Amino acid sequence: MFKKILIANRGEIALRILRACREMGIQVVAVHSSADATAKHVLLADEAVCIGPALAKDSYLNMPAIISAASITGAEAIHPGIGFLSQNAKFAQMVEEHGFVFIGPSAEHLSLMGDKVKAKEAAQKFGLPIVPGSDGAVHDDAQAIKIAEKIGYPVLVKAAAGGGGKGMKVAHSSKDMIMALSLARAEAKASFGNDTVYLEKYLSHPRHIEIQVLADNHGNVVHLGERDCSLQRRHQKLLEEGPSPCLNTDERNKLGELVCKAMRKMGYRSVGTVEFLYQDGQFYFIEMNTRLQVEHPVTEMITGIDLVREQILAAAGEKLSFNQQDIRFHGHAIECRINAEDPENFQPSPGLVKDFHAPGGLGVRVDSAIYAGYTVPPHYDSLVAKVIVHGRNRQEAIMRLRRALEELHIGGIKTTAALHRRLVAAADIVNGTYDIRWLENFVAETSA
Ligand code: MV4
Repeated sequence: MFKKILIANRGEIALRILRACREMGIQVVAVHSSADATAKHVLLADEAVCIGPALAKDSYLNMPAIISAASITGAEAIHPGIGFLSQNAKFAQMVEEHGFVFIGPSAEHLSLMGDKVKAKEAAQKFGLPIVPGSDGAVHDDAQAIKIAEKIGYPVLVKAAAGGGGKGMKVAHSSKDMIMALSLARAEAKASFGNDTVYLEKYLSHPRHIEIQVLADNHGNVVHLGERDCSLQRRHQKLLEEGPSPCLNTDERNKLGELVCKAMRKMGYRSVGTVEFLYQDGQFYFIEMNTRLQVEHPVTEMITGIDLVREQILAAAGEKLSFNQQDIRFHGHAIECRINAEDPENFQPSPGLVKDFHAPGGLGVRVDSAIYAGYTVPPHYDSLVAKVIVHGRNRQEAIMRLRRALEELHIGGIKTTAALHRRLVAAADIVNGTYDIRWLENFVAETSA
């Protein structure tokens, strides 16, 4: 096992990884920007190295600085966390070339899944259901219109380098197509420097269901059930839950098995999430996330499995210590992402945290790196706390979540906690009858 790991990240996820390392007896090196010298993961780490100024491109995205920090401190492995360099194939390759272990999948799988056209082709090849669409990229407008007519409108134009919904445009007719293609291409070019696009049948009211997988370096793969992440605003998730209120055991097992088979054929290793849209009883693969995810605690709460620990064990070459039959799903878990934002208009609200009182008690987990006296810097993502609850069933989890959100107090900055309190009182949330469109309507109707 590794003796020392460098965590190339910040905030609550750096702390989450540090906690797993501590329990495994592994020393932790924190790296940080000059804006994060007093961050909790830095204060708690065994060693800390400042890798650059506040702007992420000069620090958390600064590959040579991170590699140098690993060399100087004698770390054996680098955990990239979430965001930043976590899905960067070039970084994974550089880490390995310098003799460190990248705690994640291979550089090949990072780049395969980073290209949405290639990812979709791979998914289909490995037996996953995909959304009907163009076979790969579309190159000219005439060809696109021909394919769109075959698929049937409405059609969605998507960017091959996409993510976060950028470069996505709906077309309702061939007249729309010309405009959708040029808008999608322009947006993709500006965001990713790559204007390759492809087409899919547009699903009007799907749910977002993702399957958590865990794989070792020896061909063993298990799935840890699904999370329902349909509650998003502008492609930012606000609340995630597992199991999904819309799936039955049979659907879960079938999809889980299918995903495991695909991962085995692919030779995938480490943790990963395979994302599907679910509409009218059908699943459609859309993307795969080749990293740990923000919402991983939902899965940890219902399975009792520490995903970060398993990810580190797998990276060290250990065999999975359990198989699919050993995994039991218990009860229900829900996560609320609390952001340092104005709950009315979602404007960032960084600044001094005057008070922080985290809820506690049975079935309540709070993953957060803030503390009273801490200043949330303006340079990064606005997530400040994740409130995760577990109950024996969904009803109990919701009651517990309401109680936990009432207890939560973050003073000095604006947070989205108030929005979450309104959310968990809504009938459609209580009933589990929501899809990916639901939240934007809720926000529009209940604010202003
Ligand atoms: C779709 C779709 C409808 N039809 N694909 C959004 C970003 C990317 N991850 C995939 N996305 C979507 N793909 C087809 N064929 C609707 C979305 C989508 C969405 C998906 C999941 C969660 C929230 C969403 C919000 C808007 C659009």
